[in-house]
Amino acid sequence: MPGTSFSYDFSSKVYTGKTSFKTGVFINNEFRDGSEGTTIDIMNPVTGGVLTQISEGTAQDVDTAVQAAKAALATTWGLKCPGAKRSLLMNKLANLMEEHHDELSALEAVDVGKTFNWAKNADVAAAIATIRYYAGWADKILGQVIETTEAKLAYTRHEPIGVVGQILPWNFPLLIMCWKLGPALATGNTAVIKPAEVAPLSCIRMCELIVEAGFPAGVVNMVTGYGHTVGTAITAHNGIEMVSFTGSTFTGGKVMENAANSNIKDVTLELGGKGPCIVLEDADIDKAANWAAFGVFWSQGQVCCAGSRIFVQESIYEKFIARFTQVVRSIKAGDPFGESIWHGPQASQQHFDRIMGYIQSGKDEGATVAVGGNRIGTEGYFIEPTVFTDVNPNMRVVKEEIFGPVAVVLKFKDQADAIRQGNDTEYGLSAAIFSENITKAIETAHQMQAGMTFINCNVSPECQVPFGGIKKSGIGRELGEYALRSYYTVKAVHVNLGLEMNIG
Ligand code: TXE
Repeated sequence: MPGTSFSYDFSSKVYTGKTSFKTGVFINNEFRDGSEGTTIDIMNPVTGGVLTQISEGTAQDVDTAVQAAKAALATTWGLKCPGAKRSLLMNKLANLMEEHHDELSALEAVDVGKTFNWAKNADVAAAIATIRYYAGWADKILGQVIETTEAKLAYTRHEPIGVVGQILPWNFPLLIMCWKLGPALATGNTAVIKPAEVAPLSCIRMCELIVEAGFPAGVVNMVTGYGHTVGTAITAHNGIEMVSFTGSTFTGGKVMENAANSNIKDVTLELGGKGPCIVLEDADIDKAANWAAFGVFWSQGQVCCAGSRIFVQESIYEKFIARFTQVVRSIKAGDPFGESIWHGPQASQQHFDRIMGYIQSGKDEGATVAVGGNRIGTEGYFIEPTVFTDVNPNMRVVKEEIFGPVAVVLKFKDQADAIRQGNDTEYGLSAAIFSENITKAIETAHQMQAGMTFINCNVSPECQVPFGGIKKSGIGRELGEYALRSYYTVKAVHVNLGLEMNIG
């Protein structure tokens, strides 16, 4: 058993339960210390103090995990386990997550700084739905029978890729773990997962539920640790056939490089974004202002598909800004467990510093601070929801992903101008369009260079609908039927039904 563990009594208004679990490296359904016995401090974003410790995994632990995952693939999982059984186990896991819904939500709140209510109603609810959705797919992974000639039967099998690596970010730890694990398990792969060192607790707790659900040893393994050690070891390991990564565009590049330089493993990358949120003059201003605020400030702005560049048609600019700033000023910040709190702290000191640096750069470059612009209090990582106006496209706050509670608002003349400005970014993850004229809204949506476009809503992924980006926002799709494609390999089988071969 590992030396590290986490016990916490959540004596708060909205949740009063307790939690207690081991926080080691998880291999073969058991927790253990990392091979070097070292630990990583996990910080409390509300206070900036140490919350607990987790075991620090190593490259050696990754190798041990890969061996366990390979063994499971050869004996109890993959082609050895019928889809219907995988489905059953996944549904059991979803049931257990439901039983522990509040506890998992509280872990996201205490570790990431998310408000408990949002963690419960959005993150964890969607994580459960995702596992259930892919449980439904597990016995429907179908190949094809392909017509060639009368003398041949040709068909395809959609076989598991093998051991897959899954590297998680800290902004939606449990949800993104389920986005990756769901399709991987449904298609019969085994996994070596690395949660982010900033916020791994809900993911580690999930490992206990995986054991309780009855998954065979080695099917899911988790090596906690740093990106430059454990992450690198996963991307470079020759026994891992595919890596699914969510994180920064910079690190995504390194993942690709290692994948190419090792065994040419496949990669899916879900990277950054700087989404445009376009408000056309015929939008319902009140609804658009609320959705625009949600799109950039939800989850403290730490959302890859955030609509952080808000474009407003000149004719309604003043009206929109008045309503939008009013909505932003009404956002209640404070302890994530507070009943009516909407806005918690950022996830880490490093990230807090980065965002404050961006806010300073906006001020230095001459943008107007219409709302916010400061840290909140003196303790923890709280930042005011901030709105910049009078910005221009060359400012860092307009060009770069801030990944925090910072919106920039720009004007446009007409639909064509909105499309041009909205697409003027190296990213291509998501866009949002607001208009009561549905034809115009759809026309605009079709011209956005983005993997996803929301019309009259914002940042609302669904587990049945593909999620992912183009340009520097990534490769491949998560969620929906499309995500399954990343997790199976297609084997063609040719069966001779009577063609003779006579040589000599
Ligand atoms: O990301 P990293 P960071 C963006 C966002 C944020 C910025 C930096 O703009 O401000 O990235 O965040 C692991 N090989 N997003 O530094 O480094 C790391 O341990 C393999 C957007 O946290 O990409 C963690 O598990 N793995 C994003 C994961 O990669 C490595 C979510 C993400 O960390 C590694 C997060 C390496 N060399 C940040 N180095 C989104 N798309 O939602 C680190 N990691």
